[in-house]
Amino acid sequence: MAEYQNIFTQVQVRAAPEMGMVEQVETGNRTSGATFSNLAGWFGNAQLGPIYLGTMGVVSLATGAIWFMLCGAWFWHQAGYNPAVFLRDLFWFSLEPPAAEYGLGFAPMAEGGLWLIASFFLLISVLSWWVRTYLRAEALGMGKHVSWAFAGAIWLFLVLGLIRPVLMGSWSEAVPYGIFSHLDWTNNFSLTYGNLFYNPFHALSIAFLYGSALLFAMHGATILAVTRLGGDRELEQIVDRGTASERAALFWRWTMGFNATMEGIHRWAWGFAVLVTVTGGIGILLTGTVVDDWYSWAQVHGYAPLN
Ligand code: 07D
Ligand code: 07D
Repeated sequence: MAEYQNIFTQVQVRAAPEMGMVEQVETGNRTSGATFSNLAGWFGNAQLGPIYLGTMGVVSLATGAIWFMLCGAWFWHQAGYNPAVFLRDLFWFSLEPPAAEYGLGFAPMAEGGLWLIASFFLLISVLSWWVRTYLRAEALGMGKHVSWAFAGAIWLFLVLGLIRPVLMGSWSEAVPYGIFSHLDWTNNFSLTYGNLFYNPFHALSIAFLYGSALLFAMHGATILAVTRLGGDRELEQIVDRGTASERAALFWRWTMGFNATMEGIHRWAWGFAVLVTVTGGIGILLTGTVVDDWYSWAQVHGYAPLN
């Protein structure tokens, strides 16, 4: 008997593709075929498809593609329509929002107008993908945990590109579309508002970000460490003594005095991950609207030196 099958020795089943539930779910929007991939099987399920497209999927992919192509077309223009320059400078091109003088109004196409149009499509794309996560979960009779977690990320996305610029009265506050330009924006944001490290919500966001990585490492490692005992597969693990599950729990109670439960660990993971962007969005929303200089704010609140 093979004691342990890792990703490369795993037996990859090949039979007629499993087409998924058909009871009480609409099947018309699902593609009809499925294929198998050995490579995919090393990392997850070997079967690819069928995929559900549906109205929201089509809307999201189409508007997402329009946003992407508008950025690409602008970069192509910035490259002077020279393919070599396009490739060389790809990470340095940028589609910028309108300048401050346009406020929340429209701007000429080459001065932010295109950014506004592209942003509209990106907004539709991200929101319709959210609806898709909600509706697919509903169709499968699932909880909406994925949708609400994704909503946490969308909250930060909306604060960065829509809510805060509107509160500040100018699209120029929003993030440009470019690889390095969005990093420059991030750096500049911190410099403009007196060092974001003194924003307590940035600190919270970082703590949850690092916490998420730590929890993910602990959870992933724990489960991998008991797969040799079938811990990733067995149902009775949850109730029997001496099982892989119990050992996994005992490991943590022995090493640090506390163990999460098989259910609770996923609540820890969900909560930490969601709080990264929820606290982050609060921090960005307060910046420039309520607090103009985080360093001075920290001085007033007694955690930065008074010089
Ligand atoms: C691994 C899932 C796959 C997703 C990927 C991203 C695009 C953009 C660009 C058409 C973990 C696909 C990228 C579709 C194409 C154009 C112009 C998710 C995984 C692989 N950032 N950021 C990156 C975005 C912000 C910051 C990389 C998006 C804020 C820093 C990628 C947004 C601030 C660093 C990227 C966004 C900020 C990055 C890798 C939106 C503060 C890096 C992302 C919509 C939060 C890192 C060169 C990744 C890097 C990086 C995308 C917003 C800071 C291009 C889509 C404004 C400091 N960001 N970012 O793996 O290498 O995510 O940059 O809000 O160091 Mg960013
Ligand atoms: C951006 C959520 C929106 C994304 C969505 C995805 C597509 C693509 C395509 C799949 C990432 C849409 C996807 C359209 C689909 C395909 C192909 C999540 C996003 C909906 N910081 N910082 C954070 C650290 C500094 C600054 C958060 C560390 C400096 C600004 C995080 C350090 C300055 C902002 C964090 C550090 C600065 C942040 C981001 C260290 C720069 C933000 C969390 C060690 C000089 C953002 C409150 C996240 C925020 C943010 C970490 C330093 C600026 C915890 C570790 C001091 C302006 N920073 N930072 O999940 O929320 O982002 O701040 O120095 O806006 Mg910071």
